[in-house]
Amino acid sequence: MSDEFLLQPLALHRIPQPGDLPLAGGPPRYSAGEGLLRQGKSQEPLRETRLLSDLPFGADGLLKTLTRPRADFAGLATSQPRVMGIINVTPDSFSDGGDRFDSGRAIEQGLAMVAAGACLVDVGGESTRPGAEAVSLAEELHRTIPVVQALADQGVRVSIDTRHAAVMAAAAAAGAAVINDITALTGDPDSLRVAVETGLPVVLMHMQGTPQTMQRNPRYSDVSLEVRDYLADRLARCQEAGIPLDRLAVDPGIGFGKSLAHNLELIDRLGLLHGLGCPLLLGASRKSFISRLAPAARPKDRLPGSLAAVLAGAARGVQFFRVHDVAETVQALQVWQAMDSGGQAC
Ligand code: 9MG
Repeated sequence: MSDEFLLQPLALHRIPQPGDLPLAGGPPRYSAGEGLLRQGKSQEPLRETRLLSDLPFGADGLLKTLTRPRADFAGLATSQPRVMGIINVTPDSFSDGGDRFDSGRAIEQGLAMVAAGACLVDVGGESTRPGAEAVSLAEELHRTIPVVQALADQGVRVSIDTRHAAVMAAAAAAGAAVINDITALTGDPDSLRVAVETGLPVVLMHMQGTPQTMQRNPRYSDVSLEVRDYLADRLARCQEAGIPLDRLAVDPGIGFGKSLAHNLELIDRLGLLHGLGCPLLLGASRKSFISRLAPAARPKDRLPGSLAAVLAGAARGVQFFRVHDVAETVQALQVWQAMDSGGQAC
């Protein structure tokens, strides 16, 4: 394998400084980077931190990729952070009072999320929580498709959260605008073909293991590099199959086969993923790592920690945030944008 040079953008800030560059088109700017020179993926990379002006000759291509504005994703401009609302169409989220779910309430919640500022609503029918049992395909279709159809009919941009090709196809036919797959189109042998055929943009997420097993002692030798390599490989496979880069986004998969230390390192080093050249999506909302840092046993009590994770992601140039609490996240991002730009965003 030939040498490979990666760059972890550092010294992130909002107010322009001499020699800095916008990260993925901004708002954050970066003025230094940790260069990682790799002579094979199994070897420890050589690491060196430098100002951008001191980067070795040959880093220009990588700087261009890190810096250039991203294409719109699903018709949405990526120049400012945006919010995707979560709708889990499962009996525990939308009980009808028994052990079934109530799709009318899920549709109302989707509309309320859009009114609160979500640009996308992510509809899923299978819980992906650690240890969650899989549901049958028929049940997943029965839960999700009427909700996708009703929201899409009312002009909502819907993303379908599924790892099953049949659900992707049915959701696309019902008007879904994005496929969100926690298996990065590897969970079903037909997913890649169906994704190509639908022509929909796709969010490719990293996961180690499956939701049933993923939190049993996850291990990495270097989590941020391994997640980056996996996503780079999935992007390459998708492009080979016919999905252009401007229809792809990547997601490090917080909590999917990761320890607390892995999650924190991935959030801190999110900038590395901008070297892949497409928008980033971050999903940290109400996840259990928050309760390992501060007492918040019930997911509902994790809003402050979720907002902290969103702001950390925004400072690192993340374009999309998958969240339960849309209004609160939109407000936090609006205040962050105004304060961090020294009033220029107003
Ligand atoms: C379905 N789902 C649950 N958590 C997620 C996350 O962090 N990212 C994405 N893309 N999907 C998720």
